[in-house]
Amino acid sequence: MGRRDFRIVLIKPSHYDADGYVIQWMRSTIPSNSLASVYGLLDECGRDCVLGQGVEIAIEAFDECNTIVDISGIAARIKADGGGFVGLVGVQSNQFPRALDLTRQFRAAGLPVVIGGFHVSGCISMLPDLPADLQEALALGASLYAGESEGRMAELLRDVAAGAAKPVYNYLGDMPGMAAATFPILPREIVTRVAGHYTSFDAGRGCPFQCSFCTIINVQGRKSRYRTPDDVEAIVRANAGQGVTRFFVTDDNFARNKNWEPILDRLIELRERHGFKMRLLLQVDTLCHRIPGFIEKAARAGCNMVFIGLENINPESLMGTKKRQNRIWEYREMLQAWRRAKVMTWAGYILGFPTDTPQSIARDIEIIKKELPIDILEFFCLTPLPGSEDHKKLYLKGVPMDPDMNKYDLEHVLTAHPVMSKAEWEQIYLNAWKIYYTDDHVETILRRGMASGIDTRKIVDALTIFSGATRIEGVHPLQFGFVRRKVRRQRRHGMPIENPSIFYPRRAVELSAAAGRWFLLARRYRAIRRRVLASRNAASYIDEALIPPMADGAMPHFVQVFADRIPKTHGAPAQEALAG
Ligand code: B12
Ligand code: SF4
Repeated sequence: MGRRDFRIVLIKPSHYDADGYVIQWMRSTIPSNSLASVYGLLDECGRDCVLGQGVEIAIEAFDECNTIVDISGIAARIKADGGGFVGLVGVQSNQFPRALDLTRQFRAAGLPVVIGGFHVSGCISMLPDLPADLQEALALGASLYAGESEGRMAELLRDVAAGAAKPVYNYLGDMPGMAAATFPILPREIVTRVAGHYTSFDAGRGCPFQCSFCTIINVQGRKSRYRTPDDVEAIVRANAGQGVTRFFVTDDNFARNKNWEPILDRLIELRERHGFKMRLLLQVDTLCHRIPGFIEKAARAGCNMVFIGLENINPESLMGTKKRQNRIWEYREMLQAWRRAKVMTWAGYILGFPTDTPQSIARDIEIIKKELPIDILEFFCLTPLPGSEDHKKLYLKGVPMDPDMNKYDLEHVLTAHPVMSKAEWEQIYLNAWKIYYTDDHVETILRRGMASGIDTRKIVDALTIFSGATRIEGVHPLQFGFVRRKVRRQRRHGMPIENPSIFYPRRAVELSAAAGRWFLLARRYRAIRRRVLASRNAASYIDEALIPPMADGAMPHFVQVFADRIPKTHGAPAQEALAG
């Protein structure tokens, strides 16, 4: 008997813009680790011949953020092989409506569909019943996959191949160990669709903290599960072997990965002894500078940019969301520690905490600009994400939340606020980008970068994207890519397909207007950089944000502003220090 193929097509769905078109680009900017994880697991199933010696497992993988999905072509290929399925991978809440639309079309073509990712896992982990959208997926005949699939993918494949896929696979109660887990990998031709050829891996999962807006702890748990240095080395070598050396390490909090040190030591060895030129983007918490050697080793291992969950500078807001580990009086010291290691800092900032007003938000952003040496700041609306404690509480109390999951992208206002109207909250979200990314502040950031020896070319590129994404493309920088694509026929279910004579001329105008605005922005920021580089004494630039913490223990001005809201917990500054 000859061999036959079992074709699995993995799609990481994107989501829709306000006009119902899929948000996608010629090149995306951030790789999908969910796609790499599931690809790696299926690739292993193929090598292990889990469907028998006579069946070749063929895998295709698409990230919809950078690739247009050819639905009828995929259906034809799976049918021609006589078996297979479509896997919708890493589907977040905001991507679930798109995932449902894809499911509808693939199911109409008679193909099995399996949907996994944080929306399915978060809802099943936290809610007493299945929300309407998950029920709709089941009604369409899709299978829902909750929990992690390491070590259990073969079972699913055998079920699908036998035509006996279960409606729900639920492994939430059984989180796999990571010590010998199969690792994420994507073929080079998929990685190169991401600008800068970044790929990703998770060196661990789980976070010990308890932030109430976080979904991660309720899906991946609070216990640190981590990969071995050998496996991390194998990931680096496998990617380097195909010319890929830039990594987004997707651990939500790499500083709390209990194996961080042996992992960094191995990466340092690869760089310093074996000449691997890798670059790392890490995500950490605001206390990481307290871990001896962490920042220094991260930098030596190739970390040149770090994402920090700053979230807010008002201690009352931080306490309200159980983000107790964020101690604002340590922020400046922590940011300066990264600067000393010449690592660019990128911080997330949430708008819409209960006591926030448009005025207080604007004031706080100005304080940050003046007193904290952050390079990139990005804004989010406080969002009850399915899977979080916040969402569960509102859901159980029946508090109104916007029912359209497509809007759960942290850019929309979805619930009522005690002080701000919906319009005020929406407006201050848009204004926040303008308040932070002024030309004057861009110049300050570049001056600070020069003084700290951070690569100003990298800073200026990041500043251009973060300053322009929302204002020019109308999307959050985390969803941004280069050259927006819209497919006339791939519009949100229920919205009309536009007439070509209206659609295409409008697209031409949109594209050229966006290109013009990007050109002007990039030119302006590059001119600022040239001015900074040419200025005398650039290397000795100093301002309040760069002044080291005061030796006498007195607190920075902004900490004194919030003195009455700092909880009197262990480690909090003494009242005399707060008094200045
Ligand atoms: C890396 C990352 C990104 C990357 C890449 C996306 C990706 N998924 O790879 C980028 C930067 C693009 C991104 C963006 C956003 N993200 Co994000 N992201 C993450 C992060 C940190 C890691 C994802 C990951 O790799 N996880 C590890 C993989 C292995 O887990 P997994 O996706 O659950 O997959 C496993 C199982 O679910 C299952 N599985 C998954 N799919 C499938 C499919 C099949 C067929 C099968 C059988 C099994 C299966 O098997 C996998 C292996 O075990 C997660 C947090 C986290 N810890 O997961 C947040 C997270 C997924 N992001 C989140 C959000 C909200 C966003 C944003 C909307 C906003 C923001 N602030 O981050 C944007 C917008 C994205 C968009 N385009 O719309 C939320 C989603 C919550 C929710 N309810 O949906 C999370 C959970 C973080 C959080 N804030 O709570 N993100
Ligand atoms: S520190 Fe980050 S990953 Fe950990 S609980 Fe808080 S939001 Fe979640």
